[in-house]
Amino acid sequence: MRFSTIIAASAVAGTTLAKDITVGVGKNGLTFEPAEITAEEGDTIHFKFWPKNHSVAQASFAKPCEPLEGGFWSGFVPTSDTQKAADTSFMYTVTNASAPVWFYCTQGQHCQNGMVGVINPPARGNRTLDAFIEAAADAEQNISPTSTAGEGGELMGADSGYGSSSSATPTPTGAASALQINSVALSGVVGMFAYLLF
Ligand SMILES: *[C@@H]1O[C@H](CO)[C@@H](O)[C@H](O)[C@H]1NC(C)=O
Ligand SMILES: *[C@@H]1O[C@H](CO)[C@@H](O)[C@H](O)[C@H]1NC(C)=O
Ligand SMILES: *[C@@H]1O[C@H](CO)[C@@H](O)[C@H](O)[C@H]1NC(C)=O
Ligand SMILES: [Cu+2]
Repeated sequence: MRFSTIIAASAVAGTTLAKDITVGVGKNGLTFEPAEITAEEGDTIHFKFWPKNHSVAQASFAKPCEPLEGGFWSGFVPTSDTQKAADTSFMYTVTNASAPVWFYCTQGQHCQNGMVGVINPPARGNRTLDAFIEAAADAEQNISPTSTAGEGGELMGADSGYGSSSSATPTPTGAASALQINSVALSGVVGMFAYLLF
């Protein structure tokens, strides 16, 4: 029972430590920055869109500019403001850090022009980001998913506190943050208690 208490405390602490990694979409030309991301399970990859009209969709390594069935899809996020990212952003949560997640922008010829990226590429072998970029350059078409925008992730609006510097309205995201803070407090208390038991 003590042991399970510690495990529960660690699990809560682990959740709290998840990182939110920002990826600039089209911030400097036809790029994802960074294009190669290392993330752990539970980390969130937060795509923030810059002018003029980009998207992000999940692909397979074998087919760089085609949607992966069941993969994530942000939809197009047009914006004209060069001073800040669009109010709408897209967040993907890493569920398996051992599985590489390849992605691309479905706009025009952006994928063929190298607007692609990967989360957790294989540590060994030839499935590298460079190889993916090369394969993308040879793709005949750049295909957008037919699934609903936001599929496989979360589209966040201006009120969420993400993608905008000027929002303040409390939202479910705010509630989630409060919950996380409570979790920190809880894990501290539970952790201390478990420690005292030994
Ligand atoms: C953004 O690009 C998509 C796909 O090319 C297009 O359907 C949509 O109309 C564009 N939106 C704007 C505001 O340009
Ligand atoms: C995670 O991904 C790896 C590599 O694709 C796969 O072998 C493994 O089964 C996956 N684990 C889960 C829990 O889906
Ligand atoms: C990548 O490696 C596999 C074997 O692991 C091989 O079959 C394939 O031809 C290689 N591809 C390239 C482009 O080198
Ligand atoms: Cu693009």
